[in-house]
Amino acid sequence: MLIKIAKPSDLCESAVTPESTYLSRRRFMGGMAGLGAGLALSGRVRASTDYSDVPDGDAPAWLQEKLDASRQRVIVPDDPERDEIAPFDDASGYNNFYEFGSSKSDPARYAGNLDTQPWSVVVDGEVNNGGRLALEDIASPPRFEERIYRLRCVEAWSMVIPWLGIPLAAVIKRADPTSKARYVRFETLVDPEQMRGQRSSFSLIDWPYVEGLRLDEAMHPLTILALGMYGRELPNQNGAPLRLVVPWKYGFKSIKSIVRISLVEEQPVNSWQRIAPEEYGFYANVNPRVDHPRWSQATERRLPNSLFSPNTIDTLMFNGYADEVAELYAGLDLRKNF
Ligand SMILES: Nc1nc2c(c(=O)[nH]1)N[C@H]1C(S)=C(S)[C@@H](COP(=O)(O)O)O[C@H]1N2
Ligand SMILES: [Mo]
Repeated sequence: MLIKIAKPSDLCESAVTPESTYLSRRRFMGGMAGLGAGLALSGRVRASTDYSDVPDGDAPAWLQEKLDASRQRVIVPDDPERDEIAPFDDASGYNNFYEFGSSKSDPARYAGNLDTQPWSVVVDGEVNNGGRLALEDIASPPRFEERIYRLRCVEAWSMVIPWLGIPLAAVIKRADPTSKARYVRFETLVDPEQMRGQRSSFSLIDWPYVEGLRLDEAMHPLTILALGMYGRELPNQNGAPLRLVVPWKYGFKSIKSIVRISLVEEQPVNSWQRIAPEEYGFYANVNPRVDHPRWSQATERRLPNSLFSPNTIDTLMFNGYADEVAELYAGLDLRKNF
Protein backbone atom coordinates (compact mmCIF):
# COMPACT_ATOMS: atom_id res chain seq x y z
CA MET A 1 0.00 0.00 0.00
CA LEU A 2 1.31 3.35 -0.97
CA ILE A 3 0.46 6.91 -0.22
CA LYS A 4 1.57 10.07 -1.85
CA ILE A 5 0.74 13.68 -1.52
CA ALA A 6 1.41 15.55 -4.70
CA LYS A 7 2.49 19.12 -5.00
CA PRO A 8 0.03 20.94 -7.23
CA SER A 9 2.77 21.17 -9.85
CA ASP A 10 3.06 17.39 -9.96
CA LEU A 11 -0.45 17.18 -11.24
CA CYS A 12 -0.34 19.53 -14.21
CA GLU A 13 0.81 16.64 -16.31
CA SER A 14 -1.48 14.08 -14.75
CA ALA A 15 -4.55 16.22 -15.27
CA VAL A 16 -4.48 15.30 -18.94
CA THR A 17 -3.79 11.59 -18.53
CA PRO A 18 -6.60 9.07 -18.11
CA GLU A 19 -7.67 8.11 -14.63
CA SER A 20 -6.03 4.72 -14.93
CA THR A 21 -2.60 6.20 -15.58
CA TYR A 22 -0.37 6.40 -12.58
CA LEU A 23 2.66 8.59 -12.23
CA SER A 24 5.95 7.59 -10.72
CA ARG A 25 6.38 7.00 -7.02
CA ARG A 26 8.06 9.58 -4.88
CA ARG A 27 8.74 9.93 -1.23
CA PHE A 28 6.04 11.72 0.68
CA MET A 29 7.44 15.00 1.98
CA GLY A 30 5.14 18.01 1.95
CA GLY A 31 1.50 18.36 2.79
CA MET A 32 1.28 16.69 6.11
CA ALA A 33 4.66 17.84 7.39
CA GLY A 34 4.28 18.57 11.05
CA LEU A 35 1.20 16.39 11.33
CA GLY A 36 2.36 12.88 10.67
CA ALA A 37 5.74 14.04 11.90
CA GLY A 38 8.42 11.45 11.37
CA LEU A 39 6.20 9.07 9.47
CA ALA A 40 7.28 9.04 5.87
CA LEU A 41 4.75 7.46 3.56
CA SER A 42 5.54 6.62 -0.02
CA GLY A 43 2.95 6.42 -2.70
CA ARG A 44 1.53 6.95 -6.15
CA VAL A 45 -0.27 9.81 -7.74
CA ARG A 46 -3.44 9.20 -9.64
CA ALA A 47 -4.42 11.62 -12.34
CA SER A 48 -7.20 13.88 -11.14
CA THR A 49 -10.28 11.75 -10.86
CA ASP A 50 -13.18 12.59 -13.12
CA TYR A 51 -16.41 13.08 -11.21
CA SER A 52 -18.36 14.73 -14.02
CA ASP A 53 -21.22 12.23 -13.68
CA VAL A 54 -21.56 12.79 -9.92
CA PRO A 55 -24.47 15.06 -8.93
CA ASP A 56 -23.47 18.35 -7.30
CA GLY A 57 -24.12 18.87 -3.64
CA ASP A 58 -25.47 21.99 -2.00
CA ALA A 59 -22.38 23.02 -0.06
CA PRO A 60 -22.01 26.51 1.43
CA ALA A 61 -19.60 28.72 -0.52
CA TRP A 62 -16.61 28.33 1.84
CA LEU A 63 -16.89 24.54 1.66
CA GLN A 64 -17.42 24.42 -2.09
CA GLU A 65 -14.30 26.52 -2.60
CA LYS A 66 -12.20 24.12 -0.58
CA LEU A 67 -13.68 21.07 -2.25
CA ASP A 68 -12.84 22.51 -5.66
CA ALA A 69 -9.32 23.54 -4.64
CA SER A 70 -8.65 20.12 -3.21
CA ARG A 71 -9.21 18.34 -6.48
CA GLN A 72 -5.65 19.30 -7.38
CA ARG A 73 -4.18 17.01 -4.83
CA VAL A 74 -4.85 13.33 -5.03
CA ILE A 75 -3.46 10.65 -2.77
CA VAL A 76 -3.92 7.11 -3.85
CA PRO A 77 -3.34 4.40 -1.35
CA ASP A 78 -5.07 1.77 -3.43
CA ASP A 79 -4.00 -0.96 -5.78
CA PRO A 80 -5.39 0.10 -9.15
CA GLU A 81 -5.80 -3.50 -10.33
CA ARG A 82 -7.91 -4.55 -7.40
CA ASP A 83 -9.38 -1.35 -6.13
CA GLU A 84 -11.68 0.34 -8.57
CA ILE A 85 -13.60 3.28 -7.14
CA ALA A 86 -17.22 2.34 -6.51
CA PRO A 87 -19.85 4.20 -8.56
CA PHE A 88 -21.21 7.18 -6.60
CA ASP A 89 -24.69 5.62 -6.64
CA ASP A 90 -23.46 2.58 -4.74
CA ALA A 91 -21.46 4.57 -2.21
CA SER A 92 -24.43 6.86 -1.56
CA GLY A 93 -27.20 4.28 -1.89
CA TYR A 94 -26.01 1.31 0.16
CA ASN A 95 -25.27 2.63 3.65
CA ASN A 96 -25.24 1.89 7.34
CA PHE A 97 -26.53 4.84 9.36
CA TYR A 98 -28.84 3.50 12.04
CA GLU A 99 -30.01 6.98 13.00
CA PHE A 100 -32.09 6.77 9.83
CA GLY A 101 -33.08 3.11 9.99
CA SER A 102 -31.42 -0.27 9.81
CA SER A 103 -31.88 -1.25 6.17
CA LYS A 104 -29.22 -0.34 3.62
CA SER A 105 -31.58 1.90 1.66
CA ASP A 106 -32.98 3.79 4.68
CA PRO A 107 -30.16 6.37 4.96
CA ALA A 108 -30.47 7.44 1.31
CA ARG A 109 -34.24 7.60 1.67
CA TYR A 110 -34.50 9.44 4.97
CA ALA A 111 -31.32 11.44 5.59
CA GLY A 112 -31.94 14.01 2.87
CA ASN A 113 -33.59 16.56 5.12
CA LEU A 114 -30.98 16.52 7.88
CA ASP A 115 -30.06 20.14 8.44
CA THR A 116 -26.26 20.36 8.42
CA GLN A 117 -25.92 24.16 8.25
CA PRO A 118 -24.86 25.63 10.50
CA TRP A 119 -22.97 22.85 12.27
CA SER A 120 -20.59 22.94 15.19
CA VAL A 121 -18.49 20.42 17.04
CA VAL A 122 -17.60 20.50 20.73
CA VAL A 123 -13.97 19.63 21.42
CA ASP A 124 -13.55 18.93 25.12
CA GLY A 125 -12.13 16.72 27.85
CA GLU A 126 -8.39 16.52 28.47
CA VAL A 127 -7.45 19.53 26.33
CA ASN A 128 -6.00 22.97 27.03
CA ASN A 129 -7.70 24.53 24.04
CA GLY A 130 -11.22 23.18 23.82
CA GLY A 131 -14.55 24.75 23.00
CA ARG A 132 -17.31 24.72 20.45
CA LEU A 133 -15.96 25.06 16.95
CA ALA A 134 -17.94 25.98 13.87
CA LEU A 135 -17.50 23.52 11.02
CA GLU A 136 -15.47 26.16 9.14
CA ASP A 137 -13.02 26.32 12.03
CA ILE A 138 -12.67 22.55 12.32
CA ALA A 139 -11.89 22.49 8.61
CA SER A 140 -9.26 25.20 8.99
CA PRO A 141 -6.36 23.62 7.06
CA PRO A 142 -6.27 25.61 3.80
CA ARG A 143 -6.96 22.62 1.60
CA PHE A 144 -8.48 19.20 1.84
CA GLU A 145 -6.68 16.05 0.84
CA GLU A 146 -8.26 13.44 -1.35
CA ARG A 147 -7.84 9.92 -0.02
CA ILE A 148 -9.02 6.92 -1.96
CA TYR A 149 -9.60 4.27 0.70
CA ARG A 150 -11.11 0.83 0.98
CA LEU A 151 -14.04 0.73 3.39
CA ARG A 152 -14.51 -2.78 4.83
CA CYS A 153 -17.72 -3.30 6.80
CA VAL A 154 -17.71 -5.91 9.56
CA GLU A 155 -20.63 -7.48 7.66
CA ALA A 156 -18.08 -8.60 5.01
CA TRP A 157 -18.82 -6.20 2.16
CA SER A 158 -16.50 -3.43 1.00
CA MET A 159 -16.21 -0.47 -1.35
CA VAL A 160 -13.48 1.89 -2.52
CA ILE A 161 -14.43 5.50 -1.83
CA PRO A 162 -12.59 8.75 -2.64
CA TRP A 163 -12.88 10.99 0.43
CA LEU A 164 -12.00 14.66 0.83
CA GLY A 165 -10.97 15.81 4.25
CA ILE A 166 -8.33 16.74 6.77
CA PRO A 167 -6.13 14.64 9.03
CA LEU A 168 -7.79 14.21 12.42
CA ALA A 169 -4.35 14.96 13.86
CA ALA A 170 -4.75 18.61 12.80
CA VAL A 171 -7.82 19.01 15.02
CA ILE A 172 -6.29 17.17 17.95
CA LYS A 173 -3.06 19.15 17.83
CA ARG A 174 -4.94 22.40 17.87
CA ALA A 175 -6.92 21.24 20.91
CA ASP A 176 -3.59 20.74 22.72
CA PRO A 177 -4.25 17.52 24.69
CA THR A 178 -3.09 17.35 28.30
CA SER A 179 -0.76 14.59 29.46
CA LYS A 180 -3.78 12.64 30.71
CA ALA A 181 -5.34 12.25 27.26
CA ARG A 182 -5.01 8.65 26.07
CA TYR A 183 -8.11 8.09 23.92
CA VAL A 184 -10.43 10.07 21.68
CA ARG A 185 -14.19 9.63 22.00
CA PHE A 186 -16.64 10.72 19.28
CA GLU A 187 -20.40 11.29 19.35
CA THR A 188 -22.96 11.61 16.57
CA LEU A 189 -25.83 14.09 16.67
CA VAL A 190 -28.94 13.14 18.66
CA ASP A 191 -32.07 14.64 17.11
CA PRO A 192 -35.07 12.30 17.01
CA GLU A 193 -37.08 14.89 15.06
CA GLN A 194 -34.66 14.72 12.17
CA MET A 195 -33.39 11.18 12.70
CA ARG A 196 -36.28 8.79 12.46
CA GLY A 197 -34.21 5.80 13.62
CA GLN A 198 -33.85 7.52 16.98
CA ARG A 199 -37.62 7.62 17.40
CA SER A 200 -38.01 3.87 17.07
CA SER A 201 -38.46 2.02 20.35
CA PHE A 202 -36.98 -1.10 18.69
CA SER A 203 -33.62 0.53 18.18
CA LEU A 204 -30.65 -1.47 19.42
CA ILE A 205 -28.49 1.56 19.94
CA ASP A 206 -28.41 3.65 23.07
CA TRP A 207 -28.03 7.10 21.42
CA PRO A 208 -25.77 8.88 20.79
CA TYR A 209 -23.75 6.59 18.53
CA VAL A 210 -20.31 6.57 20.14
CA GLU A 211 -16.90 5.59 18.81
CA GLY A 212 -13.37 5.75 20.10
CA LEU A 213 -9.74 5.50 19.12
CA ARG A 214 -6.49 5.25 21.01
CA LEU A 215 -4.70 8.61 20.79
CA ASP A 216 -1.92 7.19 18.59
CA GLU A 217 -4.51 5.73 16.19
CA ALA A 218 -6.27 9.08 16.09
CA MET A 219 -2.99 10.89 15.32
CA HIS A 220 -2.03 8.46 12.56
CA PRO A 221 -1.79 10.20 9.15
CA LEU A 222 -4.23 7.75 7.55
CA THR A 223 -6.99 8.80 9.97
CA ILE A 224 -9.08 11.60 8.52
CA LEU A 225 -12.16 13.66 9.14
CA ALA A 226 -14.02 13.72 5.82
CA LEU A 227 -16.19 16.61 4.64
CA GLY A 228 -16.55 15.42 1.08
CA MET A 229 -16.41 12.48 -1.28
CA TYR A 230 -16.30 12.12 -5.08
CA GLY A 231 -15.15 15.74 -5.35
CA ARG A 232 -18.30 17.12 -3.68
CA GLU A 233 -19.70 17.57 -0.19
CA LEU A 234 -20.71 14.43 1.70
CA PRO A 235 -24.25 13.30 1.02
CA ASN A 236 -26.17 13.24 4.30
CA GLN A 237 -26.42 9.45 4.22
CA ASN A 238 -22.63 9.25 4.27
CA GLY A 239 -22.35 11.30 7.44
CA ALA A 240 -22.51 14.97 6.48
CA PRO A 241 -21.16 17.36 7.31
CA LEU A 242 -18.24 15.67 9.09
CA ARG A 243 -17.39 12.00 9.61
CA LEU A 244 -14.43 9.95 10.66
CA VAL A 245 -12.64 7.62 8.25
CA VAL A 246 -10.23 5.03 9.69
CA PRO A 247 -9.46 2.79 6.73
CA TRP A 248 -7.73 -0.12 8.50
CA LYS A 249 -10.67 -0.70 10.87
CA TYR A 250 -14.14 -2.11 10.28
CA GLY A 251 -16.55 0.48 8.96
CA PHE A 252 -18.46 0.92 12.21
CA LYS A 253 -15.48 2.81 13.66
CA SER A 254 -15.96 5.51 10.99
CA ILE A 255 -18.59 7.47 12.90
CA LYS A 256 -20.85 9.87 10.99
CA SER A 257 -22.27 13.37 11.57
CA ILE A 258 -19.96 14.11 14.49
CA VAL A 259 -20.94 16.74 17.07
CA ARG A 260 -18.46 16.01 19.84
CA ILE A 261 -14.80 15.01 20.01
CA SER A 262 -13.50 14.40 23.53
CA LEU A 263 -9.98 13.62 24.64
CA VAL A 264 -10.31 11.17 27.52
CA GLU A 265 -8.26 9.11 29.96
CA GLU A 266 -10.29 5.89 29.85
CA GLN A 267 -10.96 3.65 26.87
CA PRO A 268 -14.42 4.57 25.53
CA VAL A 269 -17.13 1.95 25.11
CA ASN A 270 -18.28 2.19 21.52
CA SER A 271 -21.89 1.60 20.49
CA TRP A 272 -21.45 -1.83 18.88
CA GLN A 273 -19.31 -3.05 21.76
CA ARG A 274 -22.06 -2.03 24.16
CA ILE A 275 -24.66 -3.96 22.16
CA ALA A 276 -22.65 -7.18 21.69
CA PRO A 277 -19.25 -7.17 23.43
CA GLU A 278 -18.48 -10.75 22.38
CA GLU A 279 -18.95 -9.81 18.71
CA TYR A 280 -17.60 -6.27 18.39
CA GLY A 281 -14.54 -4.99 20.19
CA PHE A 282 -12.87 -1.65 20.76
CA TYR A 283 -10.07 -2.18 18.23
CA ALA A 284 -12.09 -3.59 15.30
CA ASN A 285 -9.00 -3.84 13.12
CA VAL A 286 -9.78 -5.58 9.83
CA ASN A 287 -8.33 -9.05 10.27
CA PRO A 288 -8.98 -12.02 7.96
CA ARG A 289 -7.67 -14.43 10.62
CA VAL A 290 -10.08 -13.44 13.38
CA ASP A 291 -13.62 -14.40 12.42
CA HIS A 292 -16.79 -12.83 13.66
CA PRO A 293 -18.50 -15.41 15.93
CA ARG A 294 -21.25 -15.79 13.32
CA TRP A 295 -19.34 -15.51 10.01
CA SER A 296 -15.92 -15.65 8.42
CA GLN A 297 -13.87 -12.49 7.91
CA ALA A 298 -11.47 -14.18 5.44
CA THR A 299 -13.21 -12.80 2.36
CA GLU A 300 -15.46 -9.88 1.44
CA ARG A 301 -17.99 -8.90 -1.22
CA ARG A 302 -16.49 -5.99 -3.12
CA LEU A 303 -19.28 -3.70 -4.31
CA PRO A 304 -20.67 -3.20 -6.84
CA ASN A 305 -21.49 -6.85 -7.36
CA SER A 306 -24.43 -8.95 -8.45
CA LEU A 307 -25.88 -12.39 -7.99
CA PHE A 308 -24.06 -13.52 -11.13
CA SER A 309 -20.74 -11.91 -10.27
CA PRO A 310 -20.50 -11.87 -6.49
CA ASN A 311 -17.03 -10.32 -6.69
CA THR A 312 -15.71 -12.12 -3.64
CA ILE A 313 -12.12 -11.18 -2.81
CA ASP A 314 -9.70 -12.03 -0.01
CA THR A 315 -9.73 -9.69 2.95
CA LEU A 316 -6.32 -8.17 3.66
CA MET A 317 -4.72 -7.76 7.08
CA PHE A 318 -5.49 -4.25 8.36
CA ASN A 319 -7.54 -3.88 5.17
CA GLY A 320 -4.32 -3.64 3.16
CA TYR A 321 -2.74 -0.89 5.30
CA ALA A 322 -0.44 -3.15 7.35
CA ASP A 323 2.75 -1.39 6.20
CA GLU A 324 1.45 1.82 7.71
CA VAL A 325 -0.29 0.65 10.86
CA ALA A 326 0.93 -2.79 11.99
CA GLU A 327 3.52 -1.20 14.27
CA LEU A 328 0.74 0.42 16.31
CA TYR A 329 -0.19 -3.05 17.52
CA ALA A 330 3.23 -4.62 18.11
CA GLY A 331 2.95 -6.99 21.06
CA LEU A 332 -0.83 -6.77 21.25
CA ASP A 333 -2.82 -10.03 21.03
CA LEU A 334 -5.20 -9.19 18.16
CA ARG A 335 -7.36 -12.22 18.90
CA LYS A 336 -8.11 -10.92 22.39
CA ASN A 337 -8.13 -7.28 21.36
CA PHE A 338 -10.47 -7.76 18.40
N1 LIG B 1 -23.46 7.60 13.52
C1 LIG B 1 -23.27 6.48 12.83
N2 LIG B 1 -22.10 6.28 12.19
C2 LIG B 1 -21.89 5.13 11.49
C3 LIG B 1 -22.89 4.13 11.43
C4 LIG B 1 -24.13 4.38 12.09
O1 LIG B 1 -25.07 3.56 12.07
N3 LIG B 1 -24.28 5.55 12.77
N4 LIG B 1 -22.63 2.97 10.72
C5 LIG B 1 -21.22 2.60 10.54
C6 LIG B 1 -21.02 1.46 9.67
S1 LIG B 1 -21.49 -0.06 10.28
C7 LIG B 1 -20.41 1.57 8.45
S2 LIG B 1 -20.04 0.21 7.53
C8 LIG B 1 -20.09 2.89 7.88
C9 LIG B 1 -20.71 3.03 6.51
O2 LIG B 1 -20.31 4.21 5.89
P1 LIG B 1 -20.90 4.61 4.45
O3 LIG B 1 -22.38 4.49 4.54
O4 LIG B 1 -20.42 5.98 4.18
O5 LIG B 1 -20.34 3.59 3.48
O6 LIG B 1 -20.55 3.96 8.70
C10 LIG B 1 -20.36 3.78 10.09
N5 LIG B 1 -20.70 4.99 10.83
MO1 LIG C 1 -20.41 -1.62 9.01
